[in-house]
Amino acid sequence: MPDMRIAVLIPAHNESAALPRVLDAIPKDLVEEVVVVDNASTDGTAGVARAGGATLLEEPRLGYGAACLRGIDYLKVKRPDVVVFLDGDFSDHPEEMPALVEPIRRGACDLVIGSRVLGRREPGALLPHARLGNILATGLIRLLHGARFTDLGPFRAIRFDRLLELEMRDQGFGWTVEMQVKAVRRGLVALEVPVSYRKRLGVSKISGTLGGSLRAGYTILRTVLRNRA
Ligand SMILES: Nc1nc2c(ncn2[C@@H]2O[C@H](COP(=O)(O)OP(=O)(O)O)[C@@H](O)[C@H]2O)c(=O)[nH]1
Ligand SMILES: [Mg+2]
Repeated sequence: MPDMRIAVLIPAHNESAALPRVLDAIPKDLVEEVVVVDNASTDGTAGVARAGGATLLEEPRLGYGAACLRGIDYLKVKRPDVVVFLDGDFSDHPEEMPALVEPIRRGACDLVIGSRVLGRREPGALLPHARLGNILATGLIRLLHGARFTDLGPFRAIRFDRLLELEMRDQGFGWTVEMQVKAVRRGLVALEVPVSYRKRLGVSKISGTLGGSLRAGYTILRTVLRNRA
């Protein structure tokens, strides 16, 4: 796919501090449209998204997956070739996007996971319990589904037609792992490329809190088990 049309999808909940930096760092020549799905933010995230040139969608249902599903619905009209998912907290390095989409461009795969485990991590960016959770989850995926991943990271690229085939459902933080497990079950070819990771700007909603981590851990486990066979 030499001339692929790429859309970027950013779920955001109160990310007005980080979002301008994220939008700035996206390689403009690579991307046709940047879509920010604002989830009931109260800090002006919507205005920041618009000012940064992104298409702004509003999703009143809270949840990472709910926001992603809303964005996918919107993109069904636009029909991009590839969707890149990216967090709004400036933890990822959007300028690494060319390397992320390259395996899809050369026709080597349908899904590319940006692995923070294989990449360069700022100390303290990936918290120890998140790292442990990833080891357990990817170990379980290998055991139950026979696929080797090192990470469930948010920075990822997937062919849009394949993404629609996955019939994604999770409205919360099971979203990323649901994509990986379903991709394996349905015969998509998935690869990982190393991506860098730094400490977020602003306040963590998931791994930075005990409640968020426990809920995410439970959802991830349930998703890995539920999508067996
Ligand atoms: N749309 C949406 N995004 C969310 C929600 N909670 C967190 N996010 C976004 O999901 C991404 C990851 O959340 P974050 O707090 O960074 O989690 P952490 O990386 O585990 O600390 C960020 O871009 C958040 O803005 C939510 O309820 N809805
Ligand atoms: Mg984060």
